[in-house]
Amino acid sequence: MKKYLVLALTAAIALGSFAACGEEEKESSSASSSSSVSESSASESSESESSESESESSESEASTSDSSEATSDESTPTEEEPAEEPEKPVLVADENAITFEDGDIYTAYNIDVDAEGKGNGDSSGTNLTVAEYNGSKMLKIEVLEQDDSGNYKVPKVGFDVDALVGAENVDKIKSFKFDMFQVAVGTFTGEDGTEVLCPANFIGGFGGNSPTTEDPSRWVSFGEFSAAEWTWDWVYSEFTGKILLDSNKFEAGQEGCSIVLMRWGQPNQADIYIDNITFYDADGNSIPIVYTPGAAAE
Ligand SMILES: [Ca+2]
Repeated sequence: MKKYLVLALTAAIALGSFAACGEEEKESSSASSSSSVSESSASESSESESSESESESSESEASTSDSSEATSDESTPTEEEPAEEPEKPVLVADENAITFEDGDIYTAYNIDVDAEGKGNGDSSGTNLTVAEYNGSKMLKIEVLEQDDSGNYKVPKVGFDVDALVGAENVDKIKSFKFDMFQVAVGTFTGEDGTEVLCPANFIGGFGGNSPTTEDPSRWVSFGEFSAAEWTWDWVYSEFTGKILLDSNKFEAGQEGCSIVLMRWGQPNQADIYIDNITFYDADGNSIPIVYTPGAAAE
């Protein structure tokens, strides 16, 4: 699993470094980065299914919406300041969504970290807490580590899926959805020395493992998200990831099933807030959460 992950990340980080921050060419660089990420992800997730994986990535990516994208049309991209802060969206939670309102982190954990919680290689340890943002409690992911160049390393946050929905129900999962805010905390210093609060260059993805005996390293690609368009120090995305190939579905009774959120490295500090994680079956019905708050797996 790690081998595939590292390959995908290396490619994506290299591409992500070309993404512009608040400049005119950001749209084109974003588009090229996104499509390139999809291709690299598809080619590495499963060679024998590369054509289908590619369409999977494309479909997942297409379903990622970005609130600041709409507002950016209203302002001239070359303006120094956004005209007005856009309204943050009002989030609606499904009855079976993980809302984090009880303060529990719902099995969230750092992967690819050592015993002290420090990231291996390009991975960063994170501080995982429940915090209020935009009037709602959410899982707050604070990236703690920088590389030698000062760039913030890659957070990799997993969720224990069979603990959330019950091992006997993991095969019902066809898709999942969550709300995400990415919020700039530290400033990014541009090449001209200008310091800006920049939540952008946010390119990441959601994957998962399917620990079958047939192929325990199988990596399920749920798709990538990209938020290089921005007008303020925050950006909102609704992410929907789908398992398009039946062979990639979790199998009933399996334990150790996970979904993993990653965000590629970026130059400034920025927190990730996620909320309303909801799992859906093939008919689009939400799957109940059976996890007991307070029983966090660590
Ligand atoms: Ca909430």
